[in-house]
Amino acid sequence: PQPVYLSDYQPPAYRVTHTELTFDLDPAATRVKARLQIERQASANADEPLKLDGEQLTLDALLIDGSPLADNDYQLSEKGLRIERVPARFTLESEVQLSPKDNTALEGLYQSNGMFCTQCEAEGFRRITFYPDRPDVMSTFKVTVIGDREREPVLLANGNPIEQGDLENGRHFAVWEDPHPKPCYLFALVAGDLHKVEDHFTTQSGRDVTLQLWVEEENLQKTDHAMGSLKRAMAWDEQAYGREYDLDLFMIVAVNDFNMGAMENKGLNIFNSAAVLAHPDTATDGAFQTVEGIVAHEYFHNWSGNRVTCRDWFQLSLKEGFTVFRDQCFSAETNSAPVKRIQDVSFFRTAQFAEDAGPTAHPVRPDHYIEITNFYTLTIYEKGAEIVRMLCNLVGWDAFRQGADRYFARFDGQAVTIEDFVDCMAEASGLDLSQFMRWYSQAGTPEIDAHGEYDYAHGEYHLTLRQRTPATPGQVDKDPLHIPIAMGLVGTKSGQDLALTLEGEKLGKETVIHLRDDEQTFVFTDVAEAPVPSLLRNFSAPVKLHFPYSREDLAFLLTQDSDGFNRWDAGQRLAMLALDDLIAAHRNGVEKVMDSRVVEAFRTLLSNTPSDKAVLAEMLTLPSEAYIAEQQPIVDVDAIHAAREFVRQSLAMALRDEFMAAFEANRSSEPYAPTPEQIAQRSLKNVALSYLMSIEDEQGVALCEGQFAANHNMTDVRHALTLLVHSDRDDLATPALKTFGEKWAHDPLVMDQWFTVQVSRPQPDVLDRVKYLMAHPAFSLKNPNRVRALIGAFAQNRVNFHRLDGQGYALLADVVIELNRLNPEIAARLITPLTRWQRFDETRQDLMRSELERIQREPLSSNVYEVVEKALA
Ligand code: BAL
Ligand code: ZN
Repeated sequence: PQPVYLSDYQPPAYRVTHTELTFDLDPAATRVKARLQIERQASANADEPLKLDGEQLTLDALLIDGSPLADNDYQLSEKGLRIERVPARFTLESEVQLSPKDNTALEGLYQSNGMFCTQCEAEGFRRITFYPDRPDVMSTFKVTVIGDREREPVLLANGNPIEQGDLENGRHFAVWEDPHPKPCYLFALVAGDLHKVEDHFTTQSGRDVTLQLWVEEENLQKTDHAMGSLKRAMAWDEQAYGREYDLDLFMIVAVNDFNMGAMENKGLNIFNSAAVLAHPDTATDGAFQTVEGIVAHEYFHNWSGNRVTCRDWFQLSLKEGFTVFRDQCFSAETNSAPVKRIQDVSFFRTAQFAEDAGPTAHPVRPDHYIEITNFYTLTIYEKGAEIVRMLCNLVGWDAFRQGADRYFARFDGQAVTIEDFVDCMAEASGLDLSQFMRWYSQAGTPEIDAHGEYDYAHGEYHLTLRQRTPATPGQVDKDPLHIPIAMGLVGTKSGQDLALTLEGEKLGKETVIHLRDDEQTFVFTDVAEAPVPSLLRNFSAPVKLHFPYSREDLAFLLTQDSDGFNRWDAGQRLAMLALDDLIAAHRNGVEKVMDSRVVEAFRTLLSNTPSDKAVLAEMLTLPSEAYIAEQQPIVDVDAIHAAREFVRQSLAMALRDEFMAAFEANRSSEPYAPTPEQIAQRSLKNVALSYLMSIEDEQGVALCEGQFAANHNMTDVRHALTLLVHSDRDDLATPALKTFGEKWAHDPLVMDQWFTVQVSRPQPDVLDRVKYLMAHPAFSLKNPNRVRALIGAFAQNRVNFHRLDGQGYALLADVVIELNRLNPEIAARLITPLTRWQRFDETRQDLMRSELERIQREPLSSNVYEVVEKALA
C-alpha cells in the first residue's frame, strides 16, 4: 500500500452540485442508482479526467447525460473509475450492486442484527457508489430508500422526509432530502424494524425541532438519558457558542455492530448502542456519563464538522480536537468540573503519552498516512482538544468565542484547514500564534525540566524551565514550542497563594507564564515567604513536567494548593515516589516498607469533610498500573503490580476504620439517578469498599456481598462483582458470576461487562478464561463491542497479557489475524499493546516482536499492514 501525503493535496477538478441516490435494499444484492450533477471547477483544465472512488462494487450501468458509456470509455480498477474526457457540466448516472450481509468490515452499507445501516467516515462511501469520496466535495442530497415493508418498516436517511409510499411485492419507499451541502462521509441510511421515542426542542430563535431516538423495541426503556443529554447539549451549544440546530428533525439510531462510538451524519446520527443506551439496572455511572458526552459530541459536530468541515483527512483534528474540547467543557459544566478534568487528564497522560512515545506517534496534523482509519487516535482527538484548550486559555474565552463566531461565519458550507481555524483565533485576539502552530506539526510529548530557588535576601523566586521534545519516528529534531504554564506560588508559612510580581508587573495570585525558548528563567520579586511552586495548574499544557518536589512539598500541596487539579496531582506524585521505592524493593528482593507520609496524607484526606466527594474519590485512587508503567524506563509488570497491591493493602490496613466510616457514610437507598451528587457519593463509597476488599476484611467482604445481592443499580452491582471476582474468594465470585450471567444473558451490553470483569482479574487463570469465553454463545468476533469487552480488556490486564510464556501475546495475535480478514479497522486497533514492545524486558520484547512478525507474514489489510510496519521499523 502507498502512503498519501499532505503535500500532494490538490483541490478537486470536479465538484458534485447535487446527488440523487436510490437504494433498493436486499441483504445479498442491494442495488444503488446514483445520479450526480457534476461541474468542472473553473481552475481545472478542460482535459482533466474525472476520477471517482469506488471499491467492492459491481458496476452494472454508467451513463453521461443519458448516454451509456462503452467499456472503453472508462477505466475501472480496484480503487475506482476514471473517465478520460467529460463535458464541463454533465449528469453522471451509475448503477451498482453490493452485498450488505457480507460486509463484516462495517464500513459502507452493512447489516447489524438484520438492520441496514451505514458508516461512511472516513472512506466508506466509496463502498456504496462511485463518487469523489473526499471531504472537500460537498453536495446536496436526495435519497430514495426502498425496502421490505415487513422487515424494514422504518426507512431513514439524512435531512427531511419528503415522500413515502407503498410499492408492489410487499415493498415500500421513503424519500429524504438534505438541503445542506455535505461531504459524502456524512451520508447515512438506516432501514429496519425500529421503534422511536420522540421529543421536542425549541431553539433560541423559537423553531421547533423534533427529536427522535430509534432503537430496537426491547431497548425503548433505555433511551431517557440520551434524550435528556441531547436536549441539554442543544441548549448548551446555543448558550456557549450561539449555535442553533438547522433542520426540523434530528434523529439518533442505536445499532449493535459499530466500529466507532458514534457518527455525526447530518441529521441522522448513528450510535454504537453502548454509547447511547443507558438504564440504571444495566449501565454504570461511567456509562451514563459516556452517553451524555458522546451524544453531546456528535450533536456539536453539526457545526464543528458538518457545517464547517475538513478540507482533507490530514485536517481531521480540526473537527475532532475542537469538538472534543467542546464536549469536555459541556460535561464539566453538567458534572463535577474538577473530576472531569482529573479523569480526562489521567486517561490522557496514560494513553496518549504512550501513543506519543511509541512507534505509531504522529503529529496532531499528520503529514502522511496509509490508512486514514488508523488515525482516529488519541493524538488527533485528545491532544487536538488540549491544543484547542491551550488556544482558549491563551486568548481568553471572549476572544476565543469571537474567533469561533468568525470561523463559523466565514467558512460556513466550506471544507477548510487547521490554519483557517487558528487564523480566526489570531485575528480575534491580536496574538501572534505562528510559533503555537508547531503543536500541530510536531509529534511527541514535550518534557519540561523545572527547578526553582528562593532568594531569602532579596525576596525573589527564580523559576527556570527547560523544554525538550523527544525524537519521534520521522522527526528527529524539534523546535521549541509555545507552552502556556498556569502557576502560582504557595507560601510555606501562610499556606496561601502569594501575590505574583514578574518583571515589575503585578499579576495577582495566579498567572500563565509563556515558555517559548529552550530555556527561560522567570524571576518573581516581592515574594514574602519561601514558596512551593504549583505548576501547570489544571494541566494547562499537554506536557510532562518534572520538578524536584520533596515528599514534604507534595504533602503540603496536597492540602494547600488552591488548584483542585494540582492537589490531586500532588497526591499522585507523592504516591508515585512511594511506588518507585517499592518497585525497586520488589525487584531487588528487599522487604517492602510503606511510606508513612502517604498513609498520613490519606488519613488527612479521609478525616476532613470533603468539599467534593468525587474529587476525594479520585484523590484516594492510586495511579493505575498502566500509568505507573509509563513512568518506568523498563516496564516491570510484576513489580508494578506487586508494589501497587502492597500500597493498597498497607493503606487499607492502616486506615481500615476510616474506609469503613467512608463506606457507611455514603450508603444510600435513594432511587438511582445519574446526578453529580449521587455519582460522587457512590464513587467515594466504592473506593472505600475497594480498599476494604483488598485485605479481604471480613466485614468488608460481607458488605460487598450485600451490595451485590441488594441489586440496587448497575454501578454498585458491577463494582461489587468486580471486587469479588478480583479477590481470592472464588467461593463467592463463582456463584455471583453465575447469577449475573444468567440474569443478563439476553442483554449484550451487560454481558460485555460480564466478560470484562472476568478477564481483567489478576489471577493466573485468566488466559484459560478468555479462551473459554471466546466460545461462549454471547461472544462473537464479528461484533466490535464484544471484541473490545473480551479481547481488548484482556490485553489491558497487564500481569496476564504479559505472561512470560508469551501465550497472552499469541492469543492476541491469533485474534488480530482472524479479524484482519473480518474487520481490518478493529484488527489494527487491537494490535496497539503489542506495538509497545520496546518498553519491556528483552524476553518480552522478543516474544512480542515474534508475534508481530507472525502477523506480518499474513496477507494483510492496509490497516494492519501500516501498524505492523511501524511497530517493527
Ligand atoms: N467522526 C467520527 C466519530 C466522532 O468523532 O464523532
Ligand atoms: Zn468526533
